[in-house]
Amino acid sequence: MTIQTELATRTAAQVLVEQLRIQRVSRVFCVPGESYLPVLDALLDSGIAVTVCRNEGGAAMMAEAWGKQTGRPGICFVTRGPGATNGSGGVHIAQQDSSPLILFVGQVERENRGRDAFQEVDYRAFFGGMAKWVAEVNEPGRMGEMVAKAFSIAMAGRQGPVVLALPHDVLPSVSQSPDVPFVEAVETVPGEAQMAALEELLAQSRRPMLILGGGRWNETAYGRIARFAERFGISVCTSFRRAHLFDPLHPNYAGDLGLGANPRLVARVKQSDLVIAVGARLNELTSQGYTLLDIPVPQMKLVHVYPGAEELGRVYRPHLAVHATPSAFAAAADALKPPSVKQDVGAAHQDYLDWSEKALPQPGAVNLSEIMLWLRSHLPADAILCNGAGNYSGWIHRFFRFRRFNTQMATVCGFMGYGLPAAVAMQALYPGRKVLALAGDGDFLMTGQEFATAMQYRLPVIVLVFDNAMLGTIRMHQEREYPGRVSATDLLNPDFAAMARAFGGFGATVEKTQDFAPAFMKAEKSGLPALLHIKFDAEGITPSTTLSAIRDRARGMASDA
Ligand SMILES: Cc1ncc(C[n+]2csc(CCOP(=O)(O)OP(=O)(O)O)c2C)c(N)n1
Repeated sequence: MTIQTELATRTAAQVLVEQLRIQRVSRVFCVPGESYLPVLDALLDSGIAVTVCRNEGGAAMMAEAWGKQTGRPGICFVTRGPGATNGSGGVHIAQQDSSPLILFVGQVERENRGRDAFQEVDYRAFFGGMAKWVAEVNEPGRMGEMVAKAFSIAMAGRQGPVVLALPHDVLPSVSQSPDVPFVEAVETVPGEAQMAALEELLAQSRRPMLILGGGRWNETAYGRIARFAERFGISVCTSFRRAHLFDPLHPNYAGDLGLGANPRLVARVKQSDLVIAVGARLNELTSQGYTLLDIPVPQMKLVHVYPGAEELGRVYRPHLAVHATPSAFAAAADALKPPSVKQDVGAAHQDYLDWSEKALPQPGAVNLSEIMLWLRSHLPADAILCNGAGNYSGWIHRFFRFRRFNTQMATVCGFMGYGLPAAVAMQALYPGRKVLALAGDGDFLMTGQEFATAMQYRLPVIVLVFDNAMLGTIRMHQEREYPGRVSATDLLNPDFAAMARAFGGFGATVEKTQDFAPAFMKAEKSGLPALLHIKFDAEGITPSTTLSAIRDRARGMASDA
C-alpha cells in the first residue's frame, strides 16, 4: 500500500491518534464512552499507553498534572455531557494553574446538533470562560490541523486548557487530513533594553525581592535563577504552591508565600523596594488577599516578567513589564552584571529557617509537623508530593522542604481531590521515583476511587489521609464567623486502611506520631499502592492555633461588639 492510499483510507479518529503520536504523546487518560469508540480503537495500535480511570474528574486531573509536570499538554478523553461535566474540574485547574491540557470530548452527530440530543452539551458555552480555546471538529478533513492547533494554543504564552469536541459521526469518517509536524511551545524573550533597565533598577535597589511562580520553567532555568539571585544578593520567595521553584536550603531563600505564610516574610515583601515577579501572577493567595502589593500601582517598583502579555498590567501596573517566559528570562538574567555591593540575604533566610525548622506542639497524640519533619529527612530529594485542598496542607507548606524542581504537585486553585489522581499520573510518568498523595479525609474521598487505578496499573503511590473527622478548613471559617454553630462540616468516615486493603493495596492506621515512621516503611516495603490512615485531633486546626482558640476569639469579639 502506498502512503497516498493509506492517507486516503484513514478515518478522522486515526488521524487524531496519529497526530497525538507526532506530538510525542506517550500516555492518555480517559473514561471511555460509546461516543468516541473509533479513537479508542485507533489507540490500540498506536503505541500510546491508555490509563482508564474511574471518574472523569480523576482522569482530567491526571492529565492536568501530566501537563503541569512536563510543560506539554496532558491528554484526556471523556464522553459527552456526563463525561465532559465530570471532567470540567480538570479544565478549571488547568486554567487557574496555567497548565497545558487538551480535553477531547464526545459530541452528538452533526445532524442532531441543537436538538438537545442525548447527552448534548454546548461546549463553547460550558467551557467558554475557562478554556483558552473550545472548538468542534466538524470537518473530518481538518482533524490534523485542529489537533495541532490545540497543542499550539494550550502551550502558548500562559499555558492552559483547550477543549476539542468530536462529533460522533466525524470520527469514523474517511479523512484526507494531512499530518502536521511536531509543535514547539513559542518562547518569548526579554528585550535588551528591558534587561538593561532591570540592571539599573537592581543597582539602585536596597531591598530587592524575587517572587517565583507559574509555569514555563525548566531544570536549566531553575539553576539559572538561583545563580542570578546569588550573584545579585536577592532574597527569593516562591508563590502559592510553587515552592519547588527554589531550593529552600539555598542561602537566598526567604520562604513560601501563600496560605499560612510567615508574617515576617509578608512584612519583608511589603517593605521591599523592588519586587521582581517571575512567572507569578501574584494571585489572590500569593498576594495575601491582594494586600501585599498596592493595586493598581504597587508601593514598590515592580518588575513583572510573564509569558502572557495580557497578564501584564491586568491587576498590577508594573514599573517594568517583561513579556517573556521564565526560562528565557532566567537565561537573560544570567548575563546581567551584578552591582559591586550585594544586599545581605542572611536575615530573610534565617527567618525562613526559624519558621520551618522545628516541630510545633499540637493537641492529641499525632503531631503533623513531626510527621513532615520525618518525611523531609526520610524521602529522597526527588520524591514528588501531591496534595489537594484542606488545612492539613498548611503543615506541608510550612514544614516540608521541596529540594528539587517540580516536586510539588498541588493546585493553585485549591481543588479538593487532586492529590491521588496527580500521584497516579506522576507515578506513571516516573516509575522509579517515590510519589506521595497527601489528603484530608474530606479531600481524599472526592477522588478516592482512583486508588483502583493505582492498583490496576501497579503504581505504588503512598497515600497519607489526614483524618480529623471533619471538613476542617470550612469548620475553621465557620468557628470564626459563626462560633459554635457547626453546620455540614462533621464527617463520619470509613476505615480508610481497610478500604485500601479491600482494593488490594496496603493499608495501615496511625494513631500516634511514633507509629508513623514504621507504618510508612511497611507501606514502602509492600511495593503496593498504599494508604496510611492518620487519625489526629481536630483541635489542632492549623500549625499555630486551635479550633477552641478561634471560637473563643470569635465569641469574645461578638461580646465586645
Ligand atoms: C472540590 C472542592 N470542593 C469544595 C472545596 C471547599 N473546601 C476547601 S477545603 C475544604 C475542606 C477540606 O477538608 P479535609 O479534606 O477534611 O481537610 P482539612 O481541612 O480537615 O484538613 C472544603 C470543603 C474545595 N476547595 N474544593
